Amino acid sequence: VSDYNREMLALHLITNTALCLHHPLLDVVQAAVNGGISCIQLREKTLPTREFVALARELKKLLATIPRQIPLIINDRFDVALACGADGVHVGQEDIPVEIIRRWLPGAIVGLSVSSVADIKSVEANQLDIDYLGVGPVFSTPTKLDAAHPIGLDGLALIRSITRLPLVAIGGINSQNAAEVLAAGANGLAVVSAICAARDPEESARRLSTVIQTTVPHKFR
Ligand code: TZP
Ligand code: MG
Repeated sequence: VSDYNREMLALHLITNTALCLHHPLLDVVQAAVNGGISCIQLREKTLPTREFVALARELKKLLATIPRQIPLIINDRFDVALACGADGVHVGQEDIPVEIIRRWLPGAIVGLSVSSVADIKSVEANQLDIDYLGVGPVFSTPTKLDAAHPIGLDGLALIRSITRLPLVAIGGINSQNAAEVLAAGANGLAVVSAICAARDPEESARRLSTVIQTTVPHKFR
């Protein structure tokens, strides 16, 4: 497990350039930081590698100007994470194995996506050296077209009952439903459209952050 603390996993902004409807990505990130996000995951499925690296470096530079520490996590692309000195890598079931990430980035945050109890069992997630599980989609979402079937709050609670790993919930989460997602057992929330597509991303981040701060955290069993 990495040197980063759990509070840093509370509110992830997951980027999606195409969904930044009202502002350029870097402005969205700055606004979201001002609004209280704790972590950024750069998730760009179609950017050419060279642009991906350039964007990751720009983000790293922006985050270095912020007084509190906001980790930059790269989705999928371990090579991009190495190239930009990222704080972490988030991978899915089909991506590079976490043991390999750990070997090259021993202190990094490592997150793994799961969308069912079966996923957790099949990868023996409880035995893996990871910092959190990304769990979802909790609700149906147009943002990820190839997403698995939504697990709902019940599915999240079921996953909560079989692992002590921190759970970061994703999929259709916004400030309206955030409290019930936390109540079902999430330790953190990850959002794309709720912040990226917002007219006022700072306000949107602030509302989510307020819900997190005012909700009693789930007790590990
Ligand atoms: N993985 C599961 S759902 C999802 C990802 C990347 C997209 C979440 O996007 P949104 O807009 O917050 O529903
Ligand atoms: Mg992936």
